[in-house]
Order: sequence, then structure tokens, then C-alpha cells
Amino acid sequence: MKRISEDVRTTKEEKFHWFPKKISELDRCHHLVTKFDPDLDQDHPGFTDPIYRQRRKQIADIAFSYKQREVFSTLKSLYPTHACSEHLEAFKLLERHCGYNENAIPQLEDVSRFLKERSGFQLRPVAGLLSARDFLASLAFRVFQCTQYIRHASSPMHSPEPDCVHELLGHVPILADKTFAQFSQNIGLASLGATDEEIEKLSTLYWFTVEFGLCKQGGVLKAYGAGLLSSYGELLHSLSGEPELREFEPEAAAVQPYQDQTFQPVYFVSESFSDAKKKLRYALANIKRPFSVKFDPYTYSIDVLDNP
Ligand code: NLE
Ligand code: FE2
Repeated sequence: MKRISEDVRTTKEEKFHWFPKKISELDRCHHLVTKFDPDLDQDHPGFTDPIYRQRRKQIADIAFSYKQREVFSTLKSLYPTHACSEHLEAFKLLERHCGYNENAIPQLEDVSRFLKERSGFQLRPVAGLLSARDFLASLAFRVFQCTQYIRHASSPMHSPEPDCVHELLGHVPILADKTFAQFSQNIGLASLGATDEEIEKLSTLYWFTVEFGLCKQGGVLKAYGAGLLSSYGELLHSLSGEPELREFEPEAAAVQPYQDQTFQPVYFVSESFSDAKKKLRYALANIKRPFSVKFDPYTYSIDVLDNP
């Protein structure tokens, strides 16, 4: 539901009530009259039927998600100047081959097939934010857990939790890069059977790289973190010169406190994905486990080897 203040402000400036002037602005015409809403109206014949109400909710969500148009085109306009080259390159291919465009949300199956061909990653649907342990474990298999729902229409430019905008525009393009895919899988492999403290460190490391990482390309700072590339507000903020930037060091990034409600005050900058991958390898070698693990790409399984 849009906030009243937006309408009042518009009314004052323009002396009449805001109205849509382009077909795309119908995205803002989404206020429902709720007097017949089966969730609120006790006289509605469906009020006592939870299955009917659930189904209605699903259909309503499809209608609300039409907002995709605005988020997609706004973010896309920032990518050429703010996104790393790997993201840009894959994004073009996704537009060409996977139905990425402002009018539709692509099918998970199509996107998953694309990723599998590029880097061996595949997508599987997940109902919401997973525990760090479960999420990281899937990365060990080059499986990315992907939410299906979309952010609330009142806050298109930033969401505190993952949603399909975040997955499809933030994570997917960069997961198509082979070096980055290996980097992600390595974090996943290190998490298998790890202690709770190690899981905490690995998910913090993941946070400051895969979600909110910056890198240098041709002397210019660019974003590669999915949390940045899916949030218009934070993408601008991260490269505005305002937040603190530190050189990426896995040991430091793994213990840096963070919050997940609003923009980050600190970002870590990598020289390149291969550099980040190399540094990560050294750091992960320090995690001691009584066994080691190896991913077998032929059987999609993990071989556990006892350490001598
Ligand atoms: N802040 C991100 C966005 O608006 O897409 C989502 C972050 C999920 C960790
Ligand atoms: Fe994410």
C-alpha cells in the first residue's frame, strides 16, 4: 500500500492529484479497495475458507509483482556505470536468451539451464531466508537456493530480505562467471561439518563478498555483490564515496560486524575475483577439520576423506 504522504506532496506541487501519464506508471495504481477482501470482510462467502483465501492471495501477489517493470529498468540504467564487467556481460546474455526484460519475471527453469551451461551452477526454489548452514551447504554442490516471491511494492528500491529481484538481477548474472562460481563453491565446501562459530565467520565472509563486495576494474570501483546490484539505493550509496572502503582480507571480513536492515557502513574491495579466490584459499586452509571434503562433479556428491 502506498503511503498517503506521497499523494499529498504531489497534490501540493502540481495543484491536482497525481495521475499516471505513461502506461508504465500504472505500476503506481495499485491501491485496493478492501471492503470485499475475503481476508477482512466477515460476510465474504470465502471468509471461513482458508484454502480459497490462500489461492486469492497467490493471485493477488502475481498482480502486485507487475511492479517488476520499474525495478528492472531503474537498476538496468545504473549497471553500465556501477556493475562489474562480468555482471554486465552475463546480463546481456540473460536478456538475449532467458527472457530478462521489464515486462516479465523469467522462469527459474530457463535461468537455471543457462547458469548450468555457463558455470555449472543450478537454481532450486526456496520458500524464504534459509539458515546460513543450509544455504552454504547448497553452494558446495553448486546449487543456489532462490526465492520466488517479490519485494513489497511500497519499497521497490531496497529490500532487507532476499526476493526474486535480488536473486535474478543480483546473484544470477555473476554466478555465470566461472571464477566467481568456484569462489562461491569454495565457501560452501568449507562450511560442511563446520562448527557454529565457523559457520558464523563463513556467512560473514559471504556477506562482505558475494552480497556486498566491491572490486576494482581498470582503476574504477565497481560492484559485484548481489545485495548491491539488486538495490538501486544501496548501489548508489556504495560507490558514492561516503561509506568506508577497506581492502579485502578474508580474516578481517569474516569478523566484521554487520547488520541486515539498511545500507552497510563498510565495504571490502577486491582487486579481482582471482585475487579474492586466492586469498580465500589461504584463509580457508586455516580452518581445521578432522576430515577433508571433495566435490565429485560426475556424481554430484561429496567425498569425505579422513585426515591422516
Ligand atoms: N538489499 C538487497 C535488495 O534490496 O535487493 C537484498 C539483500 C539480501 C541479502
Ligand atoms: Fe543474496
